[in-house]
Amino acid sequence: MQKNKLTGMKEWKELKIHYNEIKKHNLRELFKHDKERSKRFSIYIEDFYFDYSKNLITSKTINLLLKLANSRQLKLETERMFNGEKINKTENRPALHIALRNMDKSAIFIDGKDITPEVFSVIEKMRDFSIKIRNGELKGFSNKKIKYIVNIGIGGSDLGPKMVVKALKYYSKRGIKLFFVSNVDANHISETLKEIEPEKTLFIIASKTFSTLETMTNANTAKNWILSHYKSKKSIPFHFIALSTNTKAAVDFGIDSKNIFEFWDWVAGRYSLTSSIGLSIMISIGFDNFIELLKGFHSMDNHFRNTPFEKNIPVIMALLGIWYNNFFKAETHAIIPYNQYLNKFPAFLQQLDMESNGKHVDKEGNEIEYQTGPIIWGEPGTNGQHAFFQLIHQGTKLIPSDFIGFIEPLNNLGDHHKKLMANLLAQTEALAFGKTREQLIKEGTSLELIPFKICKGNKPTNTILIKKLTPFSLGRLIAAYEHKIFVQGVIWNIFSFDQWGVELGKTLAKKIIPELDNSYNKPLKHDRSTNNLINLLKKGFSL
Ligand code: G6Q
Repeated sequence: MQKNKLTGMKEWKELKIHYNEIKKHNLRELFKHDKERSKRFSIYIEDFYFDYSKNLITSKTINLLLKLANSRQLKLETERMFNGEKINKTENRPALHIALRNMDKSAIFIDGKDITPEVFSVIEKMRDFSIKIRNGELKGFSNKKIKYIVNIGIGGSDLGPKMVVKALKYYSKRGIKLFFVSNVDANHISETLKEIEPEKTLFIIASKTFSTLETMTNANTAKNWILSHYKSKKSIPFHFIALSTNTKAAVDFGIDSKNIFEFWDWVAGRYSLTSSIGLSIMISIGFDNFIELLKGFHSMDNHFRNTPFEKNIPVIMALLGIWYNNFFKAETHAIIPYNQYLNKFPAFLQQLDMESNGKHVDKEGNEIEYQTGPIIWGEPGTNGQHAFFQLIHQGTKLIPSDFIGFIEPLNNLGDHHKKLMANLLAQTEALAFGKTREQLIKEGTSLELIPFKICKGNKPTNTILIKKLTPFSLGRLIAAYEHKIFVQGVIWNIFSFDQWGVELGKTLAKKIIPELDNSYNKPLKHDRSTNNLINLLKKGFSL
């Protein structure tokens, strides 16, 4: 569909004018003059509270942003996604991750075929398999119980399951140890192999295509490790299973076709943790908890699909992101979970967001003249406070941030939780309201130190406060970010579900790999720098 050029739209121009008005305000005064602000700018859905009042906005800002969303036909575009239309046009596919957690089991059609029964039959298969591992029924080639699970995958076949397994460790079955190997750097798999025993290990080869260089290299190394232990090819099906859309390649590898857990090309890798790619999660937390995770996703899917935009968490998150990205020209967005279990959450979102919205042409293939996806980064609080927070408080860059916290602790130990949450609140308060010259004088700060100690405040934050970290609440949180990214893609008029830059990366190294062999003696045809570096790698510093 031909979209109006974003920057030429009336709604966009109004926002630009409004930005010049907002610049004159600060949060101290906005809060002072509006007692209802925190109520007005917050959304509450059972056990999930989204407070966006500490943003550089007024009601007018939100109204203008909502007008923009409407003019970009967000409702229609959302329905197109949920209805399985081929919105991932450059790959000619739907983007139907919502079908993976379609818990009311309604029919969803692709080319006239209802995909829901298939989705649930894979979940059932995962259930049977994970139960067998968890109760020790599944044995290796020498009849020993499986104790170590190694997920070999990268990108979308690694970051999602790894993040969730870590996030939900509290709910995990102890006694089964899970490892994630992704990097083609031998250090990764070597160190993992030192921790495990071949006869008690199951390798999960997680790869949608079953052809990714890193994953296949690691899978073959693992296979050789098993073979060198047993000296029999018959051992392979006992110690390897696959999560893949490429059944043939998995069978050729030596995996029993019964142990291939299917998923589909209509799931982009980074949105695949609720597919069979999440098998390691199910093994770790069990079937019932996995279903809770899916229910959490589903509840946010419903919220997103059915709630008016002004009360819609992903929509408001997305619009605020656009406000800073495109009008304040903020380049990055920080994600700060105040929960150590969520320490991989920022890295997961980094891929989800940056791979989806890191695009420079619109849906018609035209170069775009506005900024698209932000740089996502972050670390858990309170660690980040002792590291990069200085720049957020007093640096020259505007960094909108999401603070994520939980009301109830999982490990209720002494006053840890109170201190953790006090820090979250203190930081968002300080970022918003800063420390003024007057306050410093009152505190008796010496005059020469005052300029250095002033914190201007006016740094925007969202606070997401959730009752407790559970499989359900985690699912809901992840889905909120998935849909935030979708909304932004719609407004920027870009394709959020392809990743041609990643595909390019997958082929680049292939040309150089043979050139690094000592036997390669054809002339090198790269630039001089690359040629020289290749020679250094081959011959060391003796050149
Ligand atoms: C995700 C990307 C990418 C992909 C990996 C692994 O959306 O497409 O991160 O997940 O490159 O691909 P395979 O699963 O095919 O090995």
